[in-house]
Order: sequence, then structure tokens, then C-alpha cells
Amino acid sequence: MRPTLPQTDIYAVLSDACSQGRGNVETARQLLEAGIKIIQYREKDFPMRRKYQECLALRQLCREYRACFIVNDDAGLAVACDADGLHLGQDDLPPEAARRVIGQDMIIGLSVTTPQEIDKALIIPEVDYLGVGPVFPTSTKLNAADPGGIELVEYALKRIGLPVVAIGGITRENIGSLADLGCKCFAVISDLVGAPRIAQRVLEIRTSCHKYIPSK
Ligand code: 3NM
Repeated sequence: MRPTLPQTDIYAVLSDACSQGRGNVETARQLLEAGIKIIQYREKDFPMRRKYQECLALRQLCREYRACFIVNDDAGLAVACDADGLHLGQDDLPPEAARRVIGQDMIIGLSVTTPQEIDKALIIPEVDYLGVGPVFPTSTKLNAADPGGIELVEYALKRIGLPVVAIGGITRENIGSLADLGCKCFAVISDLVGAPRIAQRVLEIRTSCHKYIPSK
């Protein structure tokens, strides 16, 4: 049976370039040790063999910590490393095609950047959660769409139907404005994996939305 996205606060997206030299596997280990329950692998420019090897190590770590492991973009890589989920952008394989590759037992997430894309995504049965953003300006994603602001997240939350993961420029300073809307899951790269001390940053981010989110 297809798993569901864990109901948790922080959705960590790894980035070797942001990781202060720790690398993805050590960063993930520290995130998992700090209680993070969703880890996404997103390295667009690495050679496939490197991606595969890192994903195998991350897959193993996520199993040990009972966390959900999601691969960005690449359905073949997701299958090869037995990921729990695949995250797709609007220019990747369409969710129905990706489902044929990955089978029924993997979560599919879809990035949406506008209200129109949200409406369309909500009627695609293969999609299990929405990545909504960028909410705020971000320099981490090249060619990111214009920020939709917290209004974009508010729109997605009001439509109901699928879990909403807010993404893009989210930091411990602005996360409260999203939590105020009732948003429960936040994908963070630079403010999380770029922190000098991961465990402390997880605590800081969680504290910023603590009264809304059960911290697990
Ligand atoms: N996807 P940071 S924004 C990977 O809007 C990604 O779909 C986005 O990085 C989207 O937390 C983004 O450092 C980058 O801003 C998020």
C-alpha cells in the first residue's frame, strides 16, 4: 500500500553546496538525529553514479531512523534506490507517467507555483502532496518562479484535498507567518542544511512555529 507523507513539521531538502562542507550524508545523519522525518535528495548536477551512491547511503540512514526518503526529479533513481517517494516539478515526467515507472507504493509530490497549477494538481489522482512555492524569494533554486507569497500557501490550504508543503525562502524568521495560516509542513534548504550546527537550527526553526506544530 502507498505510504502517506509523514505528518511532521520540517521537510529537509539536502544540498551539498549549502552544507558547509559536511556533505549530504553527514548532513542527513545530523538532521535525522535531530528528529527530522522527511529527507529529500536533490542534486541536479551530480553524475548519476554519485547520485546513486549517495541515495543508497541516505536510503539506509532513513530506514534506521524511520524517516521518509524522497528523491527529486528522477523516477529511475527513486526506483533504483528504493525511495519512499518521488518529487516532481512541472517540467519533469507528468505524475501519471512517473506512476507507471515507480509503481503504486511510492509517494508522489508535485511542485506548484500558481493557483492555476494548484487547481490542476488537485485533480491528478497520482499526486499525494503539493510543494507550494516559492513562497519567499530564494537564491537556492536557479530559475525559480516569482515568489507567490503567503497568499499562495493560503490558497492551497483553502482548496483542501492534499497535504501542503510550503517551500522557498523559508527561514526561522518568517516561518511563523506560514504557521499562522495553518500550514503544517515546511521545506527548507539553506536556513537548515547551511546552519553551522544542525541540531540547534532544527530547534530554532521548531521553536518559531512551536505553538502550532506538535514537535516530534
Ligand atoms: N523548490 P531555500 S524553491 C528546491 O518553489 C526549491 O518549488 C522551490 O531553498 C519551489 O529554502 C526551492 O534555501 C529552493 O530557499 C528552496
